[in-house]
Amino acid sequence: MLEASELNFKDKMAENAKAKGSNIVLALDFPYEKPENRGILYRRAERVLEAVHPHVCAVKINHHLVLPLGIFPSVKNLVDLAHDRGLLAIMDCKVNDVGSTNQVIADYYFASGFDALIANPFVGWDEGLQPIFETARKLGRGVILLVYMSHKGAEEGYGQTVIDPEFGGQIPQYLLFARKALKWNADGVVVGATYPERIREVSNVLNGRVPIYSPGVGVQGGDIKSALESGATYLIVGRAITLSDNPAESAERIKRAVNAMVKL
Ligand code: OMP
Repeated sequence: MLEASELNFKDKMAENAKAKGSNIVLALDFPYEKPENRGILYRRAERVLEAVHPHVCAVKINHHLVLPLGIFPSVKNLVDLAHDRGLLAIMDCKVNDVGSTNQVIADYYFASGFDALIANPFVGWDEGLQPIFETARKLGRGVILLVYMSHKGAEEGYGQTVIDPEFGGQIPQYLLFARKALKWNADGVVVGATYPERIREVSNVLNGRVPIYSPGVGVQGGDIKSALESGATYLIVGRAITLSDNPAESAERIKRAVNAMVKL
C-alpha cells in the first residue's frame, strides 16, 4: 500500500531547490546500449547520480533507462539512491493514453517511488489525465504537463492556433495548456529553454502559481540566461552533464552560472 506524503510535490521541489542551492533537474540520459550491456548502463547511471547529486535538486529518469533496465528492481534502486541523496525523482513517461492505461502507468511509477510524472495535456481530462491527477493527489505526488516542447516540431502541435473554447477568438494551443495547468492544479509545466519567448508568455499566464521546468539548455541550443530571465523556475539538463568527461564538474559549473543569476 502506497502512503500519502504531507507536502505536495510542488512545495517539496521548492524546498529542495533551496536546501540544495540548485534549481537543476538532472536528466539521467545515456545513449543506446546493447541489452547485454545493461549492467554497464546501470553502473554508469549510478556513478553519475552519485557524482552529480550535490549540484542538483532532482533527477529525471526517462525511457533511456526504463526500457533497458526495467523498473523493478533496477530503476527503483536508482530512485531509492536519489532519495537517499536528498533528491526528488521525476519519471519522464509523457503519459499520453486513455485513462485506464494512464492509471496503470502511474501506479507502476508511483509504486517504484517516483515523486512526479510528466504527462501530455493533448489527451485531455475526462477519461484522459483525470485518473492520474487524482492518484497523484491522494499520494502527495506530482503531475507535470508538457506545454511547449523544446524541439523544432513543437510548433506543429503545441504551437498551433486554435479557437478558444471559453472566450472565442484565436489562441495558441500552448496558452490553453497553460490555463489547463492552472485549472487542473498541475505541479509544473514543461516549456523548452529553446523558446524563451514561449516561456515568457506561459509565465505571464501562470503568474508564479505553477513552476516552469525548462529542458534544452546546452546540447539543444537553449540559453540558461534567457530561459531564466523569461521565467523558467527549474532547468532540466541532460547530456551537457551526463556525457561530459567530468559530470560533477559540469553540473557544478552550470549550478554556479544559474546561481549567479537567480536567488533560490
Ligand atoms: P538534454 O538535451 O540532453 O539536456 O536533455 C533534455 C531532457 O529533457 C531529455 O530527457 C528530454 O527527453 C527532456 N525533454 C526535452 O528535451 N524537451 C522537452 O520538450 C521535454 C522534455 C521533458 O519532458 O523532460
